[in-house]
Amino acid sequence: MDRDTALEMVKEQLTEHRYVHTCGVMETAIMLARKYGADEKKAETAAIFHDYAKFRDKKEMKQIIEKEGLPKDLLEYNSELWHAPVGAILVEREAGIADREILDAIRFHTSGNDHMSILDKVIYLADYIEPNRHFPGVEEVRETARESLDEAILQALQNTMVFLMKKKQAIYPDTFRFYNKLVLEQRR
Ligand code: DGI
Ligand code: FE
Ligand code: FE
Repeated sequence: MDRDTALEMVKEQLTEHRYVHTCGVMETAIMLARKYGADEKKAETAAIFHDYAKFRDKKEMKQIIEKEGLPKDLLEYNSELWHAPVGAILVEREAGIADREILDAIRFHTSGNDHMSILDKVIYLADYIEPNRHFPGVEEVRETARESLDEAILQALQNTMVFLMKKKQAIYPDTFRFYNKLVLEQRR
């Protein structure tokens, strides 16, 4: 699908703020894909659609998780996690995107997991550091992203997990798996 058609499609699903964020993720993902060796076109498409399901009704998302055989434990955790795997299902169904690598990058963009591809990591990090993000610590992660994809992601994961813990929120096990995988790989 060409860029303009894809952007038009997601624009209808998102608020103006979230659309601007999506454009930032797209630009950043293309840049990171070029730098770290992922397919730039796939990065563009995955970035455009990554938050496609962000504003879907919670009841609809819950039904999709149950019917489509997505991990049931998602329902016990923050509903903010749902739009990623549900997004992958809906992007395939409604936008006709069939590429497994693109759909996986959408599926894993919020939690991560312990078998992230370069494309998955590019979308994960682009979502965190795109220019419209302003949370504490993001500038440091942007700096690190110039040198190391994994190190930048580790910093982003640390920030996110500490943020969730300070709010006394549960952390989804796949987020720990992503973190542990990167830390253990670094020690080798
Ligand atoms: O959709 P975005 O806002 O662009 O970013 P995102 O897909 O990374 O979603 C961020 C939200 O998801 C934020 O409210 C924190 C939450 N979140 C991310 N990882 C976890 C999480 N919530 C829980 N409970 N556990 C996680 O591991
Ligand atoms: Fe998201
Ligand atoms: Fe996002």
